[in-house]
Amino acid sequence: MPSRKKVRLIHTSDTHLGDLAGHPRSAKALESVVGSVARLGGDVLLMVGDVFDNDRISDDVLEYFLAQMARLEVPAVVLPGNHDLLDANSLYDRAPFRNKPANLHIISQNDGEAITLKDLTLDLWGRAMLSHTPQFRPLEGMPPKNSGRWLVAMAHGHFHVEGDIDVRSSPIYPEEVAGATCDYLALGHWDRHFDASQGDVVAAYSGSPLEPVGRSGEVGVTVVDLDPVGGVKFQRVAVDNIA
Ligand SMILES: [Mn+2]
Repeated sequence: MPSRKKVRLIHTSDTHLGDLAGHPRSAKALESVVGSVARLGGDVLLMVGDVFDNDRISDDVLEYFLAQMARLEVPAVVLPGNHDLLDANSLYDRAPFRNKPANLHIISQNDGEAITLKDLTLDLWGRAMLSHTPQFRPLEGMPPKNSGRWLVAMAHGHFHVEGDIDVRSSPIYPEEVAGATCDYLALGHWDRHFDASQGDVVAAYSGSPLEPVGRSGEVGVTVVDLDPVGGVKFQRVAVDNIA
């Protein structure tokens, strides 16, 4: 059986590119994140939804994003979220994405899709969001792990902490996390970094690069180490802010 390699993920989400009023520093924050990947020794960049703020943004914003992805020397994987849905009007179907750089992968199956990065012994699975409703379950249909490869799941939705009985769209429940087949669950939708680990399953919201807007000027990412010997660990790390 082939053995799994040591892999370092750089996990981010919720950049909301194109929202000049609400997230005026999001573009510079993304540039800071992209610039940090090599310095942090990242093997892959994960962007877990709401990369873009809405589907009315101009092509310039898409071109800007694609130019940033082209700077990376490693693969980048995007999971569409509720602000950048994978629906009939999806911005991911617009012209600029037809010439996307080869290192950029977009999860584009609403029922779930796995992207295999063979060199990294890594499978990345997620469900591209079609509509943000209580019926959409981001973890539904997660496949079993493949032997000799890590399984990292990406999910954009609301984690119900113990006692949270509100009806929310795209819910993720603690017992689903505890029963998940993945080695790491990369979450998006919350601006703040949060440890959602349950039982033996390691799970975290990366938080947006700037965390909740206005809280601090610091840009950060969540660095995740998949280590066949040391196990799975993550930490939020501040990166150089170029803004
Ligand atoms: Mn969201």
